[in-house]
Amino acid sequence: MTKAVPQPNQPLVTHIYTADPSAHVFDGRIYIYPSHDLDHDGESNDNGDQYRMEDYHVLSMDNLASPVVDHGEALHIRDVPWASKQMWAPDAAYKNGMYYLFFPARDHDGIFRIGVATSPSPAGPFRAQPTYMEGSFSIDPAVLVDDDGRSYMYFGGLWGGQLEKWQTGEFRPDDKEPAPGAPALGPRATLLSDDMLSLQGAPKEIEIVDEDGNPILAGDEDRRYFEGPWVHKYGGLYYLSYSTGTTHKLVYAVSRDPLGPYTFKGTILTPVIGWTTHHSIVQFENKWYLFYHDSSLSGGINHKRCVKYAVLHYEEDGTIRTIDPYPEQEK
Ligand code: FUB
Repeated sequence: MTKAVPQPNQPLVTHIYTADPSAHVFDGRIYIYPSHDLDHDGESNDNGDQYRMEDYHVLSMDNLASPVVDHGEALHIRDVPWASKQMWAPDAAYKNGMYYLFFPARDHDGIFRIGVATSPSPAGPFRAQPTYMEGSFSIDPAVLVDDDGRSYMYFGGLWGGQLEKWQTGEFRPDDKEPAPGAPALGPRATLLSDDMLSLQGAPKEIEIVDEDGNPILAGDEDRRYFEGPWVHKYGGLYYLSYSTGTTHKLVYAVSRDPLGPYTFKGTILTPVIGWTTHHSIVQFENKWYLFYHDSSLSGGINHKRCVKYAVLHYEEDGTIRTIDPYPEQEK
């Protein structure tokens, strides 16, 4: 168990590499569900083979001024019968006395699927369901438990995350992203069953449009969806935030409906050290926080990342103030 007091814009832990932090407040404490990056010197490529993660650790803090606790291994791939490799960005949810860990991994055919594991404790250990969630595909699940009790799962990522290979509704390994002038692919979303263990119906593509209602195009790499969706509510609106991948930003769009369409608004976080950027947004004791990662702990190695947090500010009109991840450093 490692303990350190977290500082804004600094690694939450340094004894392991961590990424893709999904933060939640459970029982009045902050729990963070990150990926656990492996320390290896193998090959890197656009397919993401360097992200070889095999297990999850849960981190927690009483508050932002208290030490971070690493609760140890919460789930290992050896205990997930349907998964073969690459346990990527997870998320967690609570419902009816049970905690749920949603996670992507490649199945035994090399296709990314999403599975779920359960625990009576937010810190785990989690026990995986024997099969992946039927109808699931791609990566980066994010679950919103709405105020009316309905739960939605958002997911999807391009390139290594295989989202472009599902455009027809079935897996076609040679399918590519849409042409630059065509509408970009959106994340997928669907309701979860009451027991949180299965998808209710076929996932729907979430539309992201500009202020005039026109779809964001695939060639608009500063705004188009790439991976890492997160949905939270503020001022009666749903905020969908995500990574733009190739332009390395975290951006957001808003809607009155959890399933969209979402109208693009702006940038939450400018590029960090390292190729990927991935986040979550959570409210704790009347303040809002962005949890994110970069590769600063390893001196910029893409697959050796560290999770961090920053305070997030809303302007009077509900827009989010853009965060600079390196506020004290000279550019
Ligand atoms: O951590 C592996 C992958 O990198 C995640 O699933 C993506 O969101 C990106 O952060």
